[in-house]
Amino acid sequence: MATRTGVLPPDEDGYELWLRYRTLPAAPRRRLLASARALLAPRPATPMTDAVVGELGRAIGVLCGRAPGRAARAAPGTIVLATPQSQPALAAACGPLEDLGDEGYVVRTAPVGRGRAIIVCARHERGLLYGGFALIRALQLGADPRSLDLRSAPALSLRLLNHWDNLDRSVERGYAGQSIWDWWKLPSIVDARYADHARACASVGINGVVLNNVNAASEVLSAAWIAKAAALADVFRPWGVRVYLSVRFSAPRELGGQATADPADAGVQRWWADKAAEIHRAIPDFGGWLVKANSEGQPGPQDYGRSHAEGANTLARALAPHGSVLMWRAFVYAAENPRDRAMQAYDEFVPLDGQFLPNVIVQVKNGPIDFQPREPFHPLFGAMRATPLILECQLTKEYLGFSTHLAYLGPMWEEVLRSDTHRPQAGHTVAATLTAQPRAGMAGVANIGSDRNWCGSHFDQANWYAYGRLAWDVGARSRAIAAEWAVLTFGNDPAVRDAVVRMMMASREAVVDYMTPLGLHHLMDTGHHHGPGPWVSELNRPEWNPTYYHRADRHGIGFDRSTRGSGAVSQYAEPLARRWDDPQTTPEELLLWFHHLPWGHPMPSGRDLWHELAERYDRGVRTVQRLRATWRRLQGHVDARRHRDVSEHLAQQHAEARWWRDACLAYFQSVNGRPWPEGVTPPAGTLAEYRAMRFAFAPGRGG
Ligand code: BDP
Repeated sequence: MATRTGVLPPDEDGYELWLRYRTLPAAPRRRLLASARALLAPRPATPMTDAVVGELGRAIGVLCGRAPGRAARAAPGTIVLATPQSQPALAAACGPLEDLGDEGYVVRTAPVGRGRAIIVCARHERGLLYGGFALIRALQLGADPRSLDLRSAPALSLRLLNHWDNLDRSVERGYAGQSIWDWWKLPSIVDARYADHARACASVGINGVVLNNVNAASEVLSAAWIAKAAALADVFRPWGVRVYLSVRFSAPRELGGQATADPADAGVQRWWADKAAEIHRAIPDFGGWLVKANSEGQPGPQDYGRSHAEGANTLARALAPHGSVLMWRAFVYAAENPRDRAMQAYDEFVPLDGQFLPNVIVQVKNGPIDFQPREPFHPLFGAMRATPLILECQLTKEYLGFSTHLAYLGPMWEEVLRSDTHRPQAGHTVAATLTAQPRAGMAGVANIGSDRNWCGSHFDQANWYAYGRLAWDVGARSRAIAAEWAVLTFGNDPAVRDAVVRMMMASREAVVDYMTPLGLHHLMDTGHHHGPGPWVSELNRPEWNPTYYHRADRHGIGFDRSTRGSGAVSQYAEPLARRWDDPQTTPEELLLWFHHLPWGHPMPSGRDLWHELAERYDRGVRTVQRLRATWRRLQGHVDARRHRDVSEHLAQQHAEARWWRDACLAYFQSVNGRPWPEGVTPPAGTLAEYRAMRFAFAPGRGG
């Protein structure tokens, strides 16, 4: 890989994300110049058509060095934004549009007059918006404007970001600076960055943003905060992004002066209905509420002896007349409940299937514990067939190295979406359980903050990008998404692209290996969740202790969730339940999730379990070392500033990967008393040193 000109690309700070328009090389530039001389938009213009026309103008202006003019009619060499109303003949030439819904689009080069034009066609302006971004992306990726042929529509109607942002501007599990929402200055001072946030969301198909933390403050429903949310909604609207709020179940009491928050109380019901009406007056297209109830100390209907369905329905009834939705989280587990934590959400919610009002959507994390580097898919997918579900993923890497470690999460979400639930029959994947419902979706816990590069590191931007692309197309491949992102972010040198994709595709598995290999989970240190803490055993709630999850002792390691243990395996359909009940047929990557096995258990590699575990930890560290070497070779091919940023992050990741390996293996060896496995690097420090480490003021603790 030689630097072609010997001239380093200019420094970049990452602010532009993947919307980083750069002039194309000469030949494609000439082709685009000839194909995009002018733009024609439907009339009358709306804020949304203005947004897409503006974006196309900016992008094409840079890509080919000349901004397109405005066309008066469809002519050769123009880009026509067409709806069946504005351009019936051109729209007809784009094939049937009915199945595209309001958000789908067609982008194709079609004969117009004596030449050809680029037609972006959709039934609704929202489709034009997404089609416009698809066109820009295709051109950035090198598509020939003379032969475009794209057609796409999202299978999920809700494609949301969940910001865990507090009203004091701290961000729970946020590793990219303060909250991007400058609440104090809103609504009168509206940072230009909000529009860039919305543009970025729109460019990957994200159509809603929950503004605040699921551990919600009641005040977000005060008149002052509704006005702030309304100001953001005004900025987001032209970009097709609706605003949602997380609400606190006890708000009627805390904010509304009610004597109770009992959902069966008439006064409480009236309060929620009035609040919904007040919000919709300020934000006519308000999306709805998200609720974390009776979970980790949050108030909820069970405080009043009511079920999750009764609680959810009370709030949903308040929103229904306005057409908005109530998203109710299934992330529940109770300290008083001796059942395996992994089983509690299923226990609680499956019996309620069919009891929720039509505008309730139950929001389920990808796995049954909590966004761990690897979990099996959540057994609620496929088991709640009468209730629309939202798949909740975590973009912010609370458990995968904050924003310091390179971990591309596309493969993890792809793995979940493609998991076969076998409910009601084989082939019914998690993605299929979602798309079977008209009003289902995905929610991604945002990794965005006020850092100049948005996400705390350049590579973390890929997780925002990939999340949006997968929520739009649940069947997309994470490798292809990585390749797109690599070109959009680092330019179209194929050697750079391929190296970056290789790094990305290896990265998540590396984290699994050096943190929690072979199905281990929840080994991180307490509270801030930074670094290893497999020895932690003294916290009040049993299921907050890593020792609860790994159960390592002199004889063996792993959580027995088989039918001989907690029985969690039975929450899955056959043949999964049978397959995962037997260590011989359980995939290695989930082995210690479902089984407690002796340290001497023979593994497929021929090693025993202890040796295999150590080897996996070591392999994770070696992969990070390889990522560093690959990145080093890109010096001179990526601008110096971003190259240095990424190098520093990788060096830190390498050190922390070694720390994870060394601390975990030192601890497990202290428990099992076995000899150090041959060929595996011995720990650099002592267990006592690792145990003594403290991290005051680690980020992400929230308010
Ligand atoms: C856990 C986080 C905690 C969140 C919780 C949730 O540690 O900060 O509030 O998930 O999703 O992973 O509600």
